[in-house]
Amino acid sequence: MRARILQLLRQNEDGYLSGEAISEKLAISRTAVWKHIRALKEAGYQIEAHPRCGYSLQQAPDKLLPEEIYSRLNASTLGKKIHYFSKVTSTNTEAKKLAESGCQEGTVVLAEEQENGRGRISRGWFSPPGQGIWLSVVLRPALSPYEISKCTLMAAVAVYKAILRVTGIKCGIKWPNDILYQGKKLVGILTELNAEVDAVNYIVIGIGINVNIAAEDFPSEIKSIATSLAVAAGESVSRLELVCAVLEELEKSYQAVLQQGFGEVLTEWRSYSATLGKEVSVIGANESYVGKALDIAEDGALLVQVADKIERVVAGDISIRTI
Ligand code: BT5
Repeated sequence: MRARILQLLRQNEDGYLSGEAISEKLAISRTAVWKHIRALKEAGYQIEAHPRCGYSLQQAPDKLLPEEIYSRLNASTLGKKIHYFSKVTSTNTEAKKLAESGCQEGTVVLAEEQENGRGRISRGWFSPPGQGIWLSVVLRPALSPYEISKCTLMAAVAVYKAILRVTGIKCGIKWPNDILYQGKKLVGILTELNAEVDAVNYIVIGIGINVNIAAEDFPSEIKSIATSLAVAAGESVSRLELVCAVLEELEKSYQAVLQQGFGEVLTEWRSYSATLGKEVSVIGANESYVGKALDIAEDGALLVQVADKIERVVAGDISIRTI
């Protein structure tokens, strides 16, 4: 209902809209209108109330509020239900709880800030308030658990395209789960799986995008390896537009995967890759080596030429450095 009230106020941006007109258009009582307006003000909207003319929307807050997303989003499943938090431990943790309690596919968790944002294998993810997109999506794909590592590649392709659409910036995807700009990390993706031996119960795809973080605001341990879209673009970027683009692109890629498999995603991934063709060092728990990243296999593994052998690198406890 709040999304519809905002829509009406936006259609009237210069003028005022009376409480009576809103109540008639939405078939709710004047008291209900008043309560929704009060809630919107509490959420940070500047709404002027004039005793005779009614309400006028002056400014929306720079927040990723579900109402704002619902009114802009052009997707049919992803983001139909958004759980929004000002602050949360980790959006992936919240999304897993929702998935366990049976939430519908496409449910999204979004937070302005994460206190304990997570990377892979217990690494941390810096998630300051109001400057990034810290988002998780619950999916329930009818795929084999063995296919799920490719969902990270799918998400990377979707985020690459969303960034290009909204900012015009061409990034590079680093195998398996990073998006880089000029060699620095802009985006990290964390896919978590809950499955039986041969069937997926749910997956949570967590996406962290550094949107408007100033270069000097990154903590010292990642300052030299991290960047943001605002730094790359030289101006701030609309998080709202970007979050909608990410959900729309992810939905398109996901639907294509369900209908036709991962072929198209892998083709796109190859063309946006910042890894293929490069000398890489592969650092694993038991062995490390240097080679040339040749391609990704149909199962998503990275194929690395080491002398006259081709090694298959599967995601997991391995890090890849471009040399
Ligand atoms: C990742 O792990 O890159 C996955 C990050 C996923 C974050 C999202 S945010 C929404 C959702 N909720 C969560 O709790 N997580 C997901 P990994 O490849 O392991 O990289 C982690 C490493 O990246 C850290 O050890 C740092 O070196 C670096 N790092 C941490 N925060 C960063 C940031 N904001 N920007 C760039 N690099 C960062």
